[in-house]
Parts: sequence; structure tokens; C-alpha cells
Amino acid sequence: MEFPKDFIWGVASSAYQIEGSYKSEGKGLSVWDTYTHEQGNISDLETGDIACDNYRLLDKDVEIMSALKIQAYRFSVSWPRILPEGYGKINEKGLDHYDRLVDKLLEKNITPYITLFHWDFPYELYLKGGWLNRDVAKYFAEYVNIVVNRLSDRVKYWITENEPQCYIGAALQDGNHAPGLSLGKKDIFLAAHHSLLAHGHAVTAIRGAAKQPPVIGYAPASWYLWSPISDDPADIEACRAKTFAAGEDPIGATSWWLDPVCLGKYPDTSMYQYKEYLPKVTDYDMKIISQPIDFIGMNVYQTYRGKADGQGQCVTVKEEPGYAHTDAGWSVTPEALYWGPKFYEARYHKKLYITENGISNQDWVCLDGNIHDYQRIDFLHRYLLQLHRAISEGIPVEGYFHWTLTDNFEWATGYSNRFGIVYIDFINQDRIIKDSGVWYRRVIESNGGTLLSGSDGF
Ligand code: IFM
Repeated sequence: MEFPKDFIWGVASSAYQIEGSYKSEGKGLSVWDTYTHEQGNISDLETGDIACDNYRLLDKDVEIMSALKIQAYRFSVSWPRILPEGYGKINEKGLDHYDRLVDKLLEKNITPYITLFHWDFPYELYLKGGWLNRDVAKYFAEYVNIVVNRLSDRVKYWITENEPQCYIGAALQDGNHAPGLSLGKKDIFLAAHHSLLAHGHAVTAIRGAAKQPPVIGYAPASWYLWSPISDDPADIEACRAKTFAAGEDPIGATSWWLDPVCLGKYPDTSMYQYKEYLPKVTDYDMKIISQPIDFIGMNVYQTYRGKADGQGQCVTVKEEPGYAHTDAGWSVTPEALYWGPKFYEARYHKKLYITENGISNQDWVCLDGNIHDYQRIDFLHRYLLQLHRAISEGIPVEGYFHWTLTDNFEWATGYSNRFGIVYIDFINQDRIIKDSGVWYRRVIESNGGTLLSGSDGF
């Protein structure tokens, strides 16, 4: 069994989670810089001040990727590193950094996929109202234009935003991500609308500035995904409908973020249900938001399981006692990578990438000096088999990005969750390739062949 010949095997990361150097070389502060410095927000007052020190150790990390035969690297650019105030004055040193990273990657034959925003929102713009300020969408486009102008002679793949559910929902509504606010519904829907506008303006900016035909994607979280417990068409249909329902938690829902972008409208039922809280949505705005994109990035970690209740609804099936969970408490549900892509393709008819998938695990250095993360290997093996099943049924998934290369700063939970295929000793910044890293290299070298043959050596 192999994957399609052009299938892309990559790893993904984000600036705040790995870079450190949070005040170096002209960088402005982000809301994560200020939030993590406040007592009580993150356990043990952990911050991304140093993280994996990747800003300084970039060469080393690219060498590791090269040794692992990684074909593509999805990383994010830090907005306040480029524009310390969020707009206006450019920090050339910030641009130089990403310039160097891109060159280094290309030197090693690793294709860059750039995420333009992965949550490290400029603090100076937060002081101007943050996502509640409609102008932020334009400031974002200004920043995107600068980055694309500088890097697009070598970079073709762009992702506008990562998981708006987090930087709007978790950050502004639930208060457990920076800047830690608990705004009411009216404000939240307005901020969400502005973030969609920012995405749309960014698409236009990329197409306007790109020096080669760009390939543009957008990567909301795929939290609400239901997979049927049987092949009964009624169960499948119930799960499909529930996956895109946006009634209970619209800001968390997939369709709230993807329908406007791909279908040019907000989900009808939620528009009705929440009408008293919604901002004025004009045709002009929807036109900006629905600028054509080339692919949807799916960040998939788990799925609920569901079945039809006989009355047109989906009921969630409870997990049996002792069901497998990752260290973060997420269910081990490989079929997420089968049903997720199938349902998305059927609704949006777009090319897909798995832009994130992985597992947090209790990894430690064993007596022999290695990290034997067998659970990660088993997890990935199961998920990738399901992804292959979807692809062999014709679902257009172009690539897979493992989350993540190195263990890193996992937002609200600090350094307690390890997601990497490379272990980081956060005291001395040593890197050790885990068993899963070696395993992933074999998967890549065989284009997935070792997944079925079981010849992966583990
Ligand atoms: O670490 C995060 C990433 O920043 C966004 N998606 C989920 C990952 C694991 O929680």
C-alpha cells in the first residue's frame, strides 16, 4: 500500500510555541507574551519566552527535519515580529529571519508552507480593540502583503489563519487563551466576523503580491466531528449533519468558519437562532470573506462517535469504560481521518490537507538514552491507515502534516504536553529524535508502504 505518488509528508509548528526570543531583534509583543507573564494564567508561570529556542537554533531544527526526510514544513510567521505595532513600521530583522528559514529549507529540499497567523496577535493592536476593531482585518492584509512580497519568490503555499475557534472562542469567550477575555455573544460574533474578513482580505493580498501562482488554504479546527458507529446510511447521514451543525456552540463549529469562506454564507439555522447577537452581514463583506481558496487545512485529533436516533437526530455514543485517551485526554479515534475528509469533501468540494494530527504523550528519556514512544507510533499508524482508506475512495487529500516536530509550548497547559517526534530537554535545549521520528522517516521513505506491510522495524 502506498499513498498517491505526489503525496506530501510534513510536520507543522507555530511561531510562539517554538521560537522564543520574544523581545529580540525588534520584535513587538504579542498577547501571548503579556498573558503568560501574568500570574495565574499558565501553571508554573510557564511562557514562550524561550520555548524551543528555535529562533536561534533554526539551523539545527532544519537539519533534524532533513535527517528525518521531512518533505514539507508548515510553520507560522509571527505578526509582531514583522510589524511590532501590528501595522506601519516594518522590522526588517524579523523578515530576514524567515528569509533565512525559507532558504535553509529549500537548500534541504523541504517545501515551506507558511501559516500567516497562528494566534500571536500583536499586543499593540489588542490595545486598539483587537478583533473587535474592524480595521484589524486591513492591518492583517497589510502584514500579509509584506510577508508575501518578501517570500513568495520562493514560497508557493500559504495558509491564512489557524484555528479561529481558539483565538476567538478560547481567547475572547472562554478566557483560557490569551488575552483571556470573557466577552458576551454580541462581541464574540463581531470579532469572529472580523476574523473572517481578515482571512478574505488576506486571500486577496496573497493573490495580489505573489510572485508565482499561490496555493492558498485556511485551517480552522475540526473539533466537532462525528463518525458513525456503523455503515448504516442513517447513522452516516446523522453524523454528517451533526458535524456541520452550528446550533449549540457556533463559535466552536466547523461550519461557522468554513461555510462563509467556501459557500459564501453563514449556516442558516444558526443565523436564525443567534440573530439578535449577530453583526450586520452585508453582501460586500460576504464577497470578501468568500474569495476562492485552493484547499482546506484540516486539524484533526479526534472524533465523537454517533448514530441516528430514529427521529432524524444524531446521538453521541458514550465511550466504554477505560477507553483509550492521549495524555491531553483526547479520545484515540483513528476513523476521524476517514470520516472527517469524507464529510468535508462532500460539503465543500475542495482539496484537503491534514494540516495537523498527532498525540500528546508521556515521553521521557529511557535508561538507554532513547525515547520509546510506542503509543505515538501506534496512534499514527492507526490514523494514517484510515487516511489512506479515505484517499483510496477518491477523497482528494494532498498531504499530511504531523503536529509537531519538536515538543513545545502547548498554550494553556505550558510544557506539560509533549506532542513532538523530537524530544526537547527544555533546560539545555538538547534535541533527541524519538522512536516515532525514526518510524515516521520510514513511512515517508516508503510513501506509506511500511504502514500496511508492518515492515517499519517497530
Ligand atoms: O498545539 C496546538 C496547535 O497550536 C493548534 N492545534 C492543536 C495543537 C495541539 O493542541
